[in-house]
Amino acid sequence: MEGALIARDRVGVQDFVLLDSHTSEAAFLSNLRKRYQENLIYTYIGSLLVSVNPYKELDIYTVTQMRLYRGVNFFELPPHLYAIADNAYRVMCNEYNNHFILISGESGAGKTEASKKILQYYAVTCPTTEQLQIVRDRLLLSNPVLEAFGNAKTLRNDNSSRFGKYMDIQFDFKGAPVGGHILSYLIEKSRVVHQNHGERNFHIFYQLLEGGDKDLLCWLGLERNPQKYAYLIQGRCAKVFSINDKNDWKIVRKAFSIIDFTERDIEHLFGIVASVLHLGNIQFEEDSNGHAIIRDGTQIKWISKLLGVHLSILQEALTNRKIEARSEEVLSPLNVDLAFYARDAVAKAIYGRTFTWLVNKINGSLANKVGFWSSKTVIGLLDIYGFEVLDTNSFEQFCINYCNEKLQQLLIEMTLKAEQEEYELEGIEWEPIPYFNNKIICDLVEQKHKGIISILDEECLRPGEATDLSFLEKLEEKVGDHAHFVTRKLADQKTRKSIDWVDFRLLHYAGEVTYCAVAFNFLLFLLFQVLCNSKNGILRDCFLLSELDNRRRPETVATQFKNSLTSLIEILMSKEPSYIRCIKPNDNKEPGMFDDLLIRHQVKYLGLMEHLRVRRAGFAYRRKYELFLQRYKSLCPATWPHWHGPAVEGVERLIKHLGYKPEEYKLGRTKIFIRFPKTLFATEDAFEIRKHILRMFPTPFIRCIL
Ligand code: AD9
Ligand code: MG
Repeated sequence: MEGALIARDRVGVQDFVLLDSHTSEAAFLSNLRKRYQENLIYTYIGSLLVSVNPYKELDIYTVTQMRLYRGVNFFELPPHLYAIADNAYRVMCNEYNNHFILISGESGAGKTEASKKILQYYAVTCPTTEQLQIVRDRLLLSNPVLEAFGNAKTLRNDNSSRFGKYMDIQFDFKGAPVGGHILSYLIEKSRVVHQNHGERNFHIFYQLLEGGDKDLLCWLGLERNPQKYAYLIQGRCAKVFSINDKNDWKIVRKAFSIIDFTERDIEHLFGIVASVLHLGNIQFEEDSNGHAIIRDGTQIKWISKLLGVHLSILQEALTNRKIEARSEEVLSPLNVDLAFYARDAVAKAIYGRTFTWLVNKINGSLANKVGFWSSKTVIGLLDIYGFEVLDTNSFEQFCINYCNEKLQQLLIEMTLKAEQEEYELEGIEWEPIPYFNNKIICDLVEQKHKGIISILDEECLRPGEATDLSFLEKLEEKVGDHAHFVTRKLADQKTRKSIDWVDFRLLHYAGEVTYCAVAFNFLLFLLFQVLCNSKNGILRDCFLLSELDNRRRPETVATQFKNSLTSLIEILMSKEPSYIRCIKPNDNKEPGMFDDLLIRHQVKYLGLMEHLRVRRAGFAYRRKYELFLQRYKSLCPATWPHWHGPAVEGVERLIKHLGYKPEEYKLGRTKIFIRFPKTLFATEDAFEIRKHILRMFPTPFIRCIL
């Protein structure tokens, strides 16, 4: 039925390539709007899927729907995530190659939902055995655990991913999922200690308080009321209408047992979660010497118990730092500001490293236990935090947006490259389409010695001398002339009384962002030592004394992130891509509301128009000669019922008979390329009409004259 359903589409077109001759933005938006209003949230641009968040439950994700898409050719059914998932799966099975599905779009556009639905699709439709059932369950249940610890309510999304995630699903020879592996990227640790108005801390804190049983809370020294915890109330929205923390807690607890967490792991894990809450409630006051002292010993006692650290040592570490004086190490008391800073730094560090521990633990449980040899191929799902512009953009937004730049670049290169390569391979002439290459912005951020990250590294690694202002001056000096970089006049900075924040602006592919507070948190040496000696098994795994022995220049967080992105891009480049571009229809999370301005902006920066132009300037459809002939041979007496020569000659006879004009097609080495969709549809219609008549007059006589 290839093409038939597309031709019958009554609400706009299912593939933007089929839009009437002009490829204007207005026509594009009009098609998207028309379909969205009919709950048709998916539309193709060739093989790329555009998805608009419906903000309501649609009945298109049932098991029946999944089965419908199973094993069916890409364009035979209306556009769907399942078609993308199934296509990647089938090609992987047939050609034994690795794939990835890149899901991109801004915060709240629907990336995480899409990635979960694809995982469910594989869980339901792939062959499985009793032995593999557990792998399937673990793959599915890794999500609620990671979301509990890594997602939070933001102004843009009630379930916003605050970490990047790349998940490989491993398949065996028979196409059954046999294991998985997750790579996580930079969790937004600052959220642990600070949330903007209208935002929450990570879900797990609220889930624990709301859902944890009385005995557990009592053991952790916690009260059920989130209002009691300083780290949970800064956003002033501990309760969120769309979130059922109690229920989510149950799911997470169940997931722990399936993923193979021991009771001891769980005890240690919640010991850490509770300690973070206790840390947040520690208050400092000044003694007569201006040194910080802890106001009330209650919280610190709980922390000492839960983390298995010595009370007086912890107390000392929170209020002092170690300095070297005349080659001797001495304790120097902290003032109140620094003590608060140290407290927050511990909370962030233990939460961040616990998250990494959690991912490793899940990976251990997802590891293919069926046998190394049985795992053949993988499909990777990439769900990274979306591009975001907040009122105050910190170092973390800088990393998130840099990551989105990298993925945009990958997409541009891979789509254009793939298209170009195919034409080249098939010997077809092709004029490249101009497009905005955001490599210039990626370079600005990451170039060795000259890029922002290098400058940041230089400044961070000379502590004492470097200030936010000196960093800004360096930026001015080295990248001040760059077309995508703007700073506030240094003079403005100098007039400020206290220069804690540095402002600079980057012109990203998706919009302008002003960054402040490019601050780094170095955990104080003493506190690090305390954590290394903790009796809590997780902390002991996460904080290694050997790190303190490291005399090498430590890698900064920015460089670590840059390196992890470079390896991610390498992983992706080695695989066959599929793309899903998610669009956020409005800023109110409202169903049915299509905000033209907001959507036009996304269409623009996602490069969808360029993508469409490339698809149209090239050839809308291409088919292997054999497949084309097989499908349409009945439309030409010379090829019906059998064609005995080479397929390419059969196709030539067929299209001559159908009256194809020379400008409508090109013959490549192995495929026919059809420029205009209407050409294919005319052929498809003829095919359908013939089939219909045959059904109405099934006699041999009629067959004969047809
Ligand atoms: V972020 O970059 O992690 O902040 P995402 O991941 O792009 O963002 P997410 O998938 O979390 O967004 O979607 C946001 C919300 O939109 C979800 O919580 C759902 O309430 C809603 N959503 C998204 N996709 C669908 C869908 N296909 N059907 C129904 C959806 N609701
Ligand atoms: Mg997400």
